[in-house]
Amino acid sequence: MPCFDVQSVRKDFPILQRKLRGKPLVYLDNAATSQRPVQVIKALEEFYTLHNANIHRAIHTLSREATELYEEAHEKVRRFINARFFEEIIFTKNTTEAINLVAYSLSFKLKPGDEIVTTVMEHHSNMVPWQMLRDHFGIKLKFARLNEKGYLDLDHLNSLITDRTKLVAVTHVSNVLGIVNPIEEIVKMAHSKGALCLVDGAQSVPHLPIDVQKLDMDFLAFSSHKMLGPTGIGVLYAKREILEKMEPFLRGGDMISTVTIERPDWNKLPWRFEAGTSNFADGYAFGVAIDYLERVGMDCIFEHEKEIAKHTLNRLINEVEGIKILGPVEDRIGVISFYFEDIPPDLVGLALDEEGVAIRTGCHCAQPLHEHFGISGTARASFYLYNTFEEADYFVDTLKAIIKRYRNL
Ligand code: C6P
Repeated sequence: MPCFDVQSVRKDFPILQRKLRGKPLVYLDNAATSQRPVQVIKALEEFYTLHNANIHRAIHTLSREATELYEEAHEKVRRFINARFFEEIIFTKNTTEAINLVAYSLSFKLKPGDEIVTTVMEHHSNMVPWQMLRDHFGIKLKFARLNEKGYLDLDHLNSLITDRTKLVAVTHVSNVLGIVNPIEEIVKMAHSKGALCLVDGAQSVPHLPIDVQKLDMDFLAFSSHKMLGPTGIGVLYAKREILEKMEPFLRGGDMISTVTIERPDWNKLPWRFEAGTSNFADGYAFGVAIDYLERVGMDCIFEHEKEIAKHTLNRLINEVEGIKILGPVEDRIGVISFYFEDIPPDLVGLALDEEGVAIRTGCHCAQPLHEHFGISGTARASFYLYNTFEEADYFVDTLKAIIKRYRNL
């Protein structure tokens, strides 16, 4: 039994009442984006109805209100991940932009021959920016592999980190395998060689409690849209002492204190890294999404998803003939990628959609990981706080019926 009432949570999500072709929507594509509760939807309406004005610019009431609401959202994020300082929370467009911010900023500091270590498990967002540093700045890029069980090979990772390593960039939770990497250990490995550690938290921050001080990572990137908040808002957390030495990524208004035609002087943190008019309305509503998650409780959400994933995996493995699950079957949170030798993933996805079940198919922006397993794509079911065991059962039963029908054709 989850320590919150899933049915009353579901009532807050209008879209979950939708029917598709007369069948109730079963939304299992949460790793791509979550749904939004009515509190977040109303917050956006309220902002535009009552408070809309540009922030950090004018002295009039609306501008001051909007500024206060936007800054309050930063403070909520700080509290949510237990960062030490308000200055450490930068709002970006999404996880991708947060990681690119670090990559572009590092391009000013790194020298040819410096090394970055990442893994084959990464989402393209935590791989392509480092390839940019390799291809244009002469940085050596190394990839840690998986072990035979499908977990990150920590010995291999450790062996790749040398005195020349400047950054270890690793995902906290794989968006394909649903496994949680031992971040505390990885951070210690990086720090023991004097390297910084960047954690891609796109699939962890929405699903489990995070304490950046305890984990001691130097950077953490995540997206609002995967955690009940609006699209177009993400976060880069970075330790203050590191941000103070970093070059700004985007340059223009709001990120400067003074500008002469000779030179600009940077604004204080975190605004130095938020150039131009910020996405303040969505930023405010993101804070409301965080309030919602905190009310339900991240520990409870984590437990609920683990239980649903365990139940679903048990049924898939024992009842669905020929199913292949990607990665280890233990220690998962609510992400399950699977495939069949004889049925293409897209066909499975379309047939499930016919019955009201939304899953994702393809390589989930993790092509090298799929290559590692020797396949081009999978079907993926991913759960969140509002999913029920009944929905998981409906998904498994429907999948069984689909493959039976397909094989009898
Ligand atoms: N993964 C998925 O369906 P953005 O798009 O910037 O909000 O998040 C990028 C990203 C980075 N890291 C991980 C581990 C991710 O899972 C994602 C987004 C989605 O798996 C969309 S491709």
